[in-house]
Amino acid sequence: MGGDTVPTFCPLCVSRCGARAEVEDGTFVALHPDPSHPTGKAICVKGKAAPEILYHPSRLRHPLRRTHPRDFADPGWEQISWDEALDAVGERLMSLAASYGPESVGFSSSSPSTSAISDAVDWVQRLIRAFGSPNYCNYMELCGWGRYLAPLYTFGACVPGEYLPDLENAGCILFWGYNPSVARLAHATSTVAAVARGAKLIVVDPRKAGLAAKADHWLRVRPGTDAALALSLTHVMIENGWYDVDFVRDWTNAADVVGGRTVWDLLASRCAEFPPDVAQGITGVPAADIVAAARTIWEARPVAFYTWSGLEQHSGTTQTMRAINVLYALTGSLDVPGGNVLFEEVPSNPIDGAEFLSDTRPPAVGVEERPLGPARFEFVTGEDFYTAALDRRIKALVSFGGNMVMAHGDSARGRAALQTLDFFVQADLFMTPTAELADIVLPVTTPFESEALKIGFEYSQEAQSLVQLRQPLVPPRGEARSDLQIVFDLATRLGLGGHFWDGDIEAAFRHQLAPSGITLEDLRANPAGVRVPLTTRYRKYADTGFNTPSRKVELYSATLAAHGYAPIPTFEEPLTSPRSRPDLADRYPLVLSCAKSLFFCETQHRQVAALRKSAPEPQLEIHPSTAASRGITAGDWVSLITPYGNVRARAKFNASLDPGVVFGQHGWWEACDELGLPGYPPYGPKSANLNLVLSQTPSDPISGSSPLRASICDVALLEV
Ligand SMILES: Nc1nc2c(c(=O)[nH]1)N[C@H]1C(S)=C(S)[C@@H](COP(=O)(O)OP(=O)(O)OC[C@H]3O[C@@H](n4cnc5c(=O)[nH]c(N)nc54)[C@H](O)[C@@H]3O)O[C@H]1N2
Ligand SMILES: Nc1nc2c(c(=O)[nH]1)N[C@H]1C(S)=C(S)[C@@H](COP(=O)(O)OP(=O)(O)OC[C@H]3O[C@@H](n4cnc5c(=O)[nH]c(N)nc54)[C@H](O)[C@@H]3O)O[C@H]1N2
Ligand code: SF4
Ligand SMILES: [Mo]
Repeated sequence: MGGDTVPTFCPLCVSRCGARAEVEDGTFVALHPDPSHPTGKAICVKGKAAPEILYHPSRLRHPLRRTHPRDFADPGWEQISWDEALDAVGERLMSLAASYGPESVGFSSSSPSTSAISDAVDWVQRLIRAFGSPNYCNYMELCGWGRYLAPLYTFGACVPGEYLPDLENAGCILFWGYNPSVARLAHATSTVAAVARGAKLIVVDPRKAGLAAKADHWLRVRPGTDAALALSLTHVMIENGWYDVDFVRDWTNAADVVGGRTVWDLLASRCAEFPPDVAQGITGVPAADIVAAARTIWEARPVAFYTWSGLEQHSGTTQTMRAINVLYALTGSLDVPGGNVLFEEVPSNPIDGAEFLSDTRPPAVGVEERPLGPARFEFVTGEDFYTAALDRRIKALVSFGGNMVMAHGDSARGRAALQTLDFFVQADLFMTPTAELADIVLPVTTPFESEALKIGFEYSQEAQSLVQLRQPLVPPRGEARSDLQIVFDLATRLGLGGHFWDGDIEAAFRHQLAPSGITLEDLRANPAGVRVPLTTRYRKYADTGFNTPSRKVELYSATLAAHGYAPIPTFEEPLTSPRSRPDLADRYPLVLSCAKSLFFCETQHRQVAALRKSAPEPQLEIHPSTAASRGITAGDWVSLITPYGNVRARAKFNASLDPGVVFGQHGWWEACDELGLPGYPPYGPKSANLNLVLSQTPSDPISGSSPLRASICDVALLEV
């Protein structure tokens, strides 16, 4: 290793791996793992490509203003100064708020799981709340609902979003619709270590992906039928007495009586609708495997579990999460060593602006249709945002990253919605199909050109105890500014400087850090971070009970009942499947789901040669026999046909799939000039944009989650 190595961390995805950066003659040349950092055992190919991302020739370097109408192919970009850009944004937002109320301005951001917006996302939220808009569109319904908000209706807490899997001490690890080998390196490495020391691993996934190959039980569920599987596992557990009797008695509402029957009785009868042989018929998982997995869950407990996008993007997401949360409650593993634990956090001042929330704020878009859904918490679904933009309730959008039209289903509707806005500003690293629709585009720095404060690394107690001030490795390219800087600059222009330390970020950091006893000087002197000794407390619920209306874990949710939803978890066939739509099954006989790529974050990074060379083209995973019956051989270009149109991809054989299930990949649009690999239009006949042919509806009635992971399609050889 030549040159200096600087302790840092990579925030390009949720793993936020501890790393050391190599800087030579003022140039960032390489990123290496930092095994002394709690998340630093390894870094992935994307982290290794960080210098290439930073120095990519197509980075945005100056603020731009559109000079042509929004529906022109050529936006007619004109370079402007930061002052011009920020003044223009400030004036437009103030005038819209004055005429139509702050709720007429929508905000959005990239997900902190797929981008370095994690550096600034709490500050973005503070800005939105201080400005007075309840309308924040941030993929909550696709990416966070199942881990953070749906569990509130069972636990009154974010399990597994905040009650993290204690992988280092788990007896049984349950990954359900989650593939950390692709998605979260730190979880993958510690799971491999846990399995090596004898922990049992259960993976529920329609594909034999990642750790499924190492699992004691791989349950190949039909996409979207996970609730039936969870209820069946719970049935086996109840029938055999494989549950924590004391926890159920003392800490759940099992003994409550509703309509003359105990909640326990209601739950047991619901689960009895799904004995293993019935569940096999629904889910495709062999009955014997269901029994065996239930036994392992009980015998190998404590159970640490994690679920993610395999379960979030369905018409039945909320009930599925309820079913899994109830199953998990029965194991008695919550907040015990080796279960899912709320690790102690370094004390700090919250800065997300929760103090600006009040009952007198205007309601978020979507609250009337789904009063218990994300809108209740001031998050707006993509579909609701598009509808509100098209019917002009929302007139402007301020977007901190995020590639909205590519990331939500029904891209063409997304484009129409964004074109309808009076005003749209996007802060981004690169020009994207979404940014192209903006009036003003602001260039942002990569995380390696900017400073950020990270309090806790959301992985283990040790990781939560670490505070790190990531330092810029090199100066920003061009005039790029960090999201944090943009938030503070904009806040002062909106007359909100009083809530933002008059634009002084350092003063804001000092405020945030005050209760920790750590100073900025400590952090600057210790770029690898400062550790605060913290001791985990377990079973914290024993102090005050759970934060639910009953103070117990709610196997039965009176809140759901009061709104007309099933109060005991239930399974409903995905609303668009060959079984629920026999009228469409002849033309679209296959079930379509999708998954992330190891080499790219979501819709990003196809322009980066080091990554694109490993995955040059969009893929469609298909069973060899399904392909053969359509005259398709491995590597052929195929047409993926849904009721909404067709897009192209290369056939990739995957014999681990059920022959009736295929897997697509979203996010394909960008060219890689260095490799001479083409881009694909986001819309129209030659598109490879999976979300062009997926719909956001019919969605989950409670959360509005879109059915991106269980819909219908057919596949045909593409005549090229
Ligand atoms: N390399 C890389 N890392 C990433 C990202 C990325 O794009 N690339 N994105 C980041 C983001 S934003 C997120 S949300 C996380 C997501 O992380 P994950 O949720 O782990 O992402 P996926 O691999 O898409 O989905 C997990 C698994 O769900 C399975 N699955 C699909 N449909 C179903 C179903 O109906 N039921 C079940 N049980 N499983 C199903 C898929 O086969 C897949 O193996 O990753 C983050 N990290
Ligand atoms: N079909 C299908 N659709 C999906 C998914 C799926 O699995 N299948 N996954 C869904 C999920 S889980 C999620 S989270 C969403 C993700 O959707 P998005 O959050 O929109 O993520 P990306 O598509 O990666 O786009 C990120 C955008 O932000 C920019 N960016 C990157 N880093 C920064 C930064 O630090 N600051 C700023 N200002 N901009 C930055 C990138 O250049 C890019 O334009 O997509 C959802 N869409
Ligand atoms: S997994 Fe890769 S992209 Fe994600 S934080 Fe780690 S090194 Fe960065
Ligand atoms: Mo996500």
